[in-house]
Amino acid sequence: MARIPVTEEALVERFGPHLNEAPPGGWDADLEIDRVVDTHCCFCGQQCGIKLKVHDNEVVGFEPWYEFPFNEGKLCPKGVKRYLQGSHPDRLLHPMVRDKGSPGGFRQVGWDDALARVVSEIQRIQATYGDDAFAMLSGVSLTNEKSYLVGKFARLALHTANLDYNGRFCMVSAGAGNKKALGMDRAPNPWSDIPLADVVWTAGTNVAETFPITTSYIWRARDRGAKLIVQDPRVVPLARTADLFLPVRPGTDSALFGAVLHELIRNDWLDHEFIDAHTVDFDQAAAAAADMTPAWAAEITGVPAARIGEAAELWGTSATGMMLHARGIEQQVKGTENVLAAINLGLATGKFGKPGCGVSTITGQGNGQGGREHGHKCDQLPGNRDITVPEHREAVAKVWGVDESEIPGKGLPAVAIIEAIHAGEIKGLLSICFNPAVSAPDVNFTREALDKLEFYATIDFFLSDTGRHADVVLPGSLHEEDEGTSTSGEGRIIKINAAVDPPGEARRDGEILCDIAERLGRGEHFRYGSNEEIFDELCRASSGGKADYTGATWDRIESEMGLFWPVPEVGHPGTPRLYEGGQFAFPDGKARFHAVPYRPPAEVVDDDYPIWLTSGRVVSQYLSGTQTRRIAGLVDQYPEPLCEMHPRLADSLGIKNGDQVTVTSRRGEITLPAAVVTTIRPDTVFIPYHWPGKKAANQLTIRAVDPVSAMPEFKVAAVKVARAGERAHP
Ligand SMILES: Nc1nc2c(c(=O)[nH]1)N[C@H]1C(S)=C(S)[C@@H](COP(=O)(O)OP(=O)(O)OC[C@H]3O[C@@H](n4cnc5c(=O)[nH]c(N)nc54)[C@H](O)[C@@H]3O)O[C@H]1N2
Ligand SMILES: Nc1nc2c(c(=O)[nH]1)N[C@H]1C(S)=C(S)[C@@H](COP(=O)(O)OP(=O)(O)OC[C@H]3O[C@@H](n4cnc5c(=O)[nH]c(N)nc54)[C@H](O)[C@@H]3O)O[C@H]1N2
Ligand code: SF4
Ligand SMILES: [Mo]
Repeated sequence: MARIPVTEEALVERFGPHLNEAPPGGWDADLEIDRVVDTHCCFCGQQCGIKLKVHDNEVVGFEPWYEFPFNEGKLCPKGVKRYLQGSHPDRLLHPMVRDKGSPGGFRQVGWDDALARVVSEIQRIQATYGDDAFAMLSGVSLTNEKSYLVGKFARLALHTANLDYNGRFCMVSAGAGNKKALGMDRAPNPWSDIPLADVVWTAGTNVAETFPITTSYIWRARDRGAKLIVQDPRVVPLARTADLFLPVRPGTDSALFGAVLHELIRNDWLDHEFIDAHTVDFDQAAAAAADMTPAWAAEITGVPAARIGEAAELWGTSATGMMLHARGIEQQVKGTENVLAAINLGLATGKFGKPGCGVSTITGQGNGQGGREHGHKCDQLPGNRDITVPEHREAVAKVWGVDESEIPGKGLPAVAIIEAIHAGEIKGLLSICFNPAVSAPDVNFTREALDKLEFYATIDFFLSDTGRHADVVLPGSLHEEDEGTSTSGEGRIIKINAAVDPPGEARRDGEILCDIAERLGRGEHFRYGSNEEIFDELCRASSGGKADYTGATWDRIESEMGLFWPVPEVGHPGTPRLYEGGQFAFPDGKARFHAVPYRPPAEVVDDDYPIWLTSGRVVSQYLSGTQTRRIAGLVDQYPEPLCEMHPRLADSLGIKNGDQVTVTSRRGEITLPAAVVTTIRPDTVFIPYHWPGKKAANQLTIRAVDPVSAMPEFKVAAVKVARAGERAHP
C-alpha cells in the first residue's frame, strides 16, 4: 500500500493546535536521570560492562561504559536493547496459580497463598514418593550468589539429589574435557591473549553473531598479521575473511582434529620439550591418530585433505596460537571427545601457559562460567567440587554447618530428569531460570513430560513457555533488580549492581528461595542479611576447591574492575592466565593427552532422512527467546526461524528462497520459510532455535547425550526437507 503523506493541517486537526509545544514537564526525551548504574549485560558470557540510566525506579536507557576493560564501551544489538525488558507489559508482577476458568489460564494470588501451596506440594510429594521425586532445574543467567544458593537450597531445604541446570545444554562438554585434560574448568586465557596469537582457529563458533565483542580481539590479532582458520559447516560471517575455511560435516570434528594431530606428528611439528616436561600419555593419543590420515578424514568430514594439511601446518609451525571453540563441537554425543582432541593439538605444540597460546572454550551463558562452579550441577558442590568425594562433601558440610550425611548424593542430569518425569519417577518440579519447553532436545517429549508432573512451580520474570505448564508461577527478579557477582567467560569475577527494585509484588529470586526454605522448616541455613553475605559464604565454601574464590570480596571486584579466579588467599592478585610455566591442575602438574578414536553421530543420514540438520543462534535473539522475542527492535531484525539451505539442495528439491518448507525428523516436524544461501554445506540445513511451539527447532532434535558430560546432540540430526504449500514471498 502506498504511503499517504500526512499534512500539518491533518495533524493539527487530530491533535490540536499545540502540537509542537513541549508538554508541561518537558518531552520524555528530556527525562531527568536519577542515577547511572555501572553494571553488566544480562545476556551472553562476555558480560560486557554497561551503564544503566534510571528514572523513577525504571531503567530507561543506557550509556557505554568505556572504562570497563573487556568491551571498552562496545555493545552488541542485544546489549543495547536489554533495558526494554523491565517496563514490558508482560513483566510478571504478582504470584499466579493455574486456574482453567481465568483468562490466560492463571489467577493472581497473594505470596502467602502461593508459597503455602508450593510448600505443601513439596511435602506431599516427598512424603508419598520420597525426597528425590521432587526435582529442581536451575540456570546460569543467575548470579554466583543465586547459583550457590540454589545448590544449597536443593540439597538442604528440598533434600533432593535431583538438581541440575541449563549449563547441561551449554558448557558441560567443555567442562568435562577441560577437567580431564587440564585439571580444571576455566578458559585458560584472558581475552587480552587473543591479539598476541599468530594463528587464531575458531571451531564450531559463530563468533561474530554469538560473541560479537570477541570479534574485535580477533581483528586485533589480524592487524598484527595473525592467520585465521574457521571450522564450521557454514561460512559464518567471521569465515568470510579467513585464511583457511574448513567446511566440516556436522558431527565429524574429532576426525578432523585427529587428522591434524596425525599431520603434526608426521611432519614433526611438535614441541617435544613441552610434551616431555609437562604432559603424560602422548603415546596413547599418537597411537589413536596413527591411521587418521587427512585422506581418511576427508571422507568423513567432507573437508579436502589438502586443507587439513594446511591447518596442521599453520597451527604446528606458528610460535603462538589460540583455538577458540564453542557449541558447534561441544553439543554432540562426542562433545567431550572433540574438546579432548582439540586440547591434544594445543598440548602437542606446547600452546598452553604462555602469552597468545591456548585452546579455550568460549563460555555461552551470562554466568556460564561462575554458574558451573558453585554447586547447582547434579554432581557438584561449591568450588567445583565433586559431590561423590567424601573430603569434598565434608569441606562443604562444615561451611553449611550440617553433618556430611545430610547432603544428598549425585542426582540426574537435565535430560535424564525430563525422562524420569516422563516415566513418572519424578512427580514434582521447581524451576528457576530454565525454559526446557523450548531449549531441550526433542521438545514434544519434554512438553509431554511437563504435563505429567503432579506439581510444577517456576520462578521467572516473564511467563516462559515452560511456565505455561506450571501450577504456580512466582514473579522473580530481572538482572537489573538484584545485586551480586557473575564470572565472565574469561574467568573474571565481576560485580552486578542493582539499578531498580523489583516492580509490583515481584521479589528478588534469592528472597523467594530463602522464604520457601523457612516454610519448609530449614530456615536456619538460609538467613542472610544481604547477597554480600551469601558471597562471603560462597568464598569460604570454595576455599581449597579448584574454583577458589577465597580472596575475592565485592569491594575488590568492583575497585579492580574484576578479578580472575583462582584467588586462593586474601590479597592474592588473581590469575588471568592459567598453567603458566606448564603447571597444570593435577597433583603431578602434568596435562593429560587422550586417545580419541573417531565414532559417528548418534543418528546418521539414510534414504529416509537424507539431510543433516544442525541448529544454533542468530545475533538478535537470545536462547529460548523469552527475553529477546519481547524486544521489538530485536524481533524486527529476525522475526521468525528460517531454514538455511544451499542453492544446490534447494534446486534438487524444487525450493526457492522464501518458500515454506517442512523439515521432518524421526521426532517431529517444523514448517518455516527457506533461506537459500551459498554459505552452508549442500548436505546440511541450519535452523536457529529461539522460538517456541510450532516454531521450535527442537521438535526435530534428538535426546541422545554424551556419555561423559550428558550433553545432548543439538548439533546433529537426520532430516528430510520438502516444499510445503504455497510460496510465502513470491
Ligand atoms: N546472539 C546470541 N548470542 C549468544 C547466544 C544467543 O542465544 N544469541 N547464546 C549464548 C550462549 S548460551 C551460547 S552457548 C553461545 C553459543 O555460541 P556458538 O557456539 O558460537 O553458537 P551456535 O550458533 O550454537 O553454534 C556455533 C556454530 O556451530 C556450527 N556448527 C553446527 N554443527 C557443527 C559441527 O558439527 N561442527 C562444527 N565445527 N560446527 C558446527 C554452526 O553452524 C554455528 O555457526 O552463544 C552465546 N551468545
Ligand atoms: N536446538 C538447540 N537447542 C539448544 C541449543 C542449540 O544450540 N540448539 N543451545 C542450548 C544452550 S547452549 C543453552 S545455554 C540453552 C538455554 O536454554 P534456556 O536456559 O532454557 O534458555 P533461557 O532463554 O535462558 O531460559 C531461561 C529462562 O529463565 C528466565 N531468566 C533469565 N534470567 C533470570 C533471572 O535472573 N531470574 C529468574 N528467575 N529467571 C531468569 C528467562 O526469562 C527464561 O524464561 O538452550 C540449549 N538448547
Ligand atoms: S556481546 Fe554479549 S555481553 Fe556484550 S552486549 Fe552483546 S549479549 Fe551483552
Ligand atoms: Mo549456552
